[in-house]
Amino acid sequence: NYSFFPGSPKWDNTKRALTYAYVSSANVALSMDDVRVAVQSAFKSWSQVTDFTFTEIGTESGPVDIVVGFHSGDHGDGYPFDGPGQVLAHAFAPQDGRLHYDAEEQWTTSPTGQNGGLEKNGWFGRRRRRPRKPVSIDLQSVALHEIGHLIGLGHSSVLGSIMFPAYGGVRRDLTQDDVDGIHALY
Ligand code: TQI
Ligand code: CA
Ligand code: ZN
Ligand code: ZN
Repeated sequence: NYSFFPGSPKWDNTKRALTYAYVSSANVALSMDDVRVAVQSAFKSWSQVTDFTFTEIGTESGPVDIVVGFHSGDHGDGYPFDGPGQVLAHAFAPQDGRLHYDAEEQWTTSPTGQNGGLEKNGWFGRRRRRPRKPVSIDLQSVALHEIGHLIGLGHSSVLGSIMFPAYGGVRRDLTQDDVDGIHALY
């Protein structure tokens, strides 16, 4: 089932219109426009099942609630990234708002074929040749998971849920367990 962080931290009841901005310390091959579209879609999925709205603003227009960015190696928050593979991204519990992507991963916003593709079963299906490392990782799927953390969800034991702690290939839709979890918190 779904879970929360210890003590169930959540965003204040007065904070439902959240703003976000991009601040990166590393570059990736993707265009920022593609990144924006993918991350925005992930935010939209969560806003459709909650009272939250997520609006991108520029950092110069004042304080933002959520800061999204790409970083590599030690980037100053005590949780250094580890190069290609393993840790893909991390996000902090409410009301911190930091969402960091490991810039050294093979990110994609339009996965095709292989385990990067949109096939139904992803890594959980009956695959004969299970790759050790994904060829490319779907930015939107990871964003959906990390935004779950940002708004207060821990990991779920439900296989196939967005908050299940294993990258299962492309998964861009919240499952009932994810929705139940966020509804139990807010
Ligand atoms: N990053 C871990 C994660 O997001 C970091 C992490 C571990 C974490 N424990 C946490 C973050 C507790 C917040 C709270 O789970 S990851 C997946 C998944 C990762 C993993 O790079 O391992 C996804 C990032 F679910 F596939 F395993 C995104 Cl979708
Ligand atoms: Ca990594
Ligand atoms: Zn970080
Ligand atoms: Zn997680």
